[in-house]
Amino acid sequence: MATEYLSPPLDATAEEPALFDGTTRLYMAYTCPFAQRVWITRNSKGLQDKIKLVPLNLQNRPAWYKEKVYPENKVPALEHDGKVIGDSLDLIKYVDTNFEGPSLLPNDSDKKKLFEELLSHMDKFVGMVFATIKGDSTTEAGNAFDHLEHALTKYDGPFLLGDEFSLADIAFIPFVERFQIYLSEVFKYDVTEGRPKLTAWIEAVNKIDAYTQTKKTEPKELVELYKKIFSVQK
Ligand SMILES: N[C@@H](CCC(=O)N[C@@H](CS)C(=O)NCC(=O)O)C(=O)O
Repeated sequence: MATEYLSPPLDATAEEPALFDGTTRLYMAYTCPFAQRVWITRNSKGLQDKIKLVPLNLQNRPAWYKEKVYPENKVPALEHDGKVIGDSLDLIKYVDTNFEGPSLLPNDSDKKKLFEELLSHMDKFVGMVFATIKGDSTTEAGNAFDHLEHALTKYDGPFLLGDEFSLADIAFIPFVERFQIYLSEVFKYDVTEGRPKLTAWIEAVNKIDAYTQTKKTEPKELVELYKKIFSVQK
């Protein structure tokens, strides 16, 4: 896959795009894990020419974004077919269903069921790791990653739903990417240790161009951001 030129994020001084002119636009931020899910989905389906990235500077957002595009004022949001829709987990399914390119969900009903179960566990997974980040013990994060390790035994990998990279991997990897960095940097905790399936999964996902092109997490910035969000003193 050719490396895509990434234009600088739009800030409050940026002019609005020609909204609803038929162009499909993904409003996003390069460092947002939610937006990254939709970005990976777009790349995996080869939709680089069909879905235009509109990166925003979230610290200094253009006013027209909230006023004219997405009143929730968050990213990601997709402008498509005269409407704007949001929420990353809805959007990855929407892009997979409504656009050309390889399907990112298997037809197998058991696999689809596991996919939905994994999605319904997402908030808990993230919440458990955040509990560790806010405190002193790695127990909660360890339990969260044990759950993922266990999920990976179901289809013998390397991916969550078997041998094909799918929306399930796309939903988790942006968060795993960040948590692996933070837990290693701040807690000296290696999430892969003693978790062979997770190790193999992370390795396999890191061979997927559609994903690696979206990897923009800088460890130092991430640590500062999480410390600020969670008011971590140490
Ligand atoms: N539930 C949303 C969450 C999106 C979200 O919180 N995005 C963050 C950036 S990573 C955002 O736009 N924050 C801006 C704000 O809350 O004002 C999703 O899954 O898309």
